[in-house]
Amino acid sequence: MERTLLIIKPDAVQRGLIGKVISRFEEKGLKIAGLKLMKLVREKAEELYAPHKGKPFFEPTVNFMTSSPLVAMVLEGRMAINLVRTIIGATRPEEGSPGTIRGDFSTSVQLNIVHASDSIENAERELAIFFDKNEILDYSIISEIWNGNKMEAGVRT
Ligand code: FUP
Repeated sequence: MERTLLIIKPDAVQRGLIGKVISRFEEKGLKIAGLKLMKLVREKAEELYAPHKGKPFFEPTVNFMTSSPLVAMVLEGRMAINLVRTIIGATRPEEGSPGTIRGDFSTSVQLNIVHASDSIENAERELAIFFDKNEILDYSIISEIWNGNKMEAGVRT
């Protein structure tokens, strides 16, 4: 089972979209394995966007992400990394399909509601920036068997 980092960015918190964003993932059947409201410190924002260091949008993005509280979440499920990327939609607003979170709620490439890890390596790296090991909880949800996570895993082994 994969785990991925999802951030509800400061713009979404300010706009009162926390509940709507979380609902998308709950309704899809992903499990919330970690969740916190926090104000990001500069060092952690720089670490998160380290792959973009040197690009013109690096500083503005770090400033934005540290400007006001955000929500960090750990989402768990089969193929969670790619699945969550599909649910959030494209980075650029003109490419964001309706039905995706960014496609439905944002017209901006920077104030774009959410961040999600885009690979197994980045998920591991980014989760460690935001969560201690003991803040990620191992538990079962009753719907797992009905949304396919448990059953399909069972069929494959
Ligand atoms: P994504 O993984 O979809 O969030 O996109 P990127 O990793 O390419 O970009 C990370 C963040 O940098 C975006 F959320 C916003 C910012 N950014 C810009 O401000 N301008 C750009 O042209 C690209 C990214």
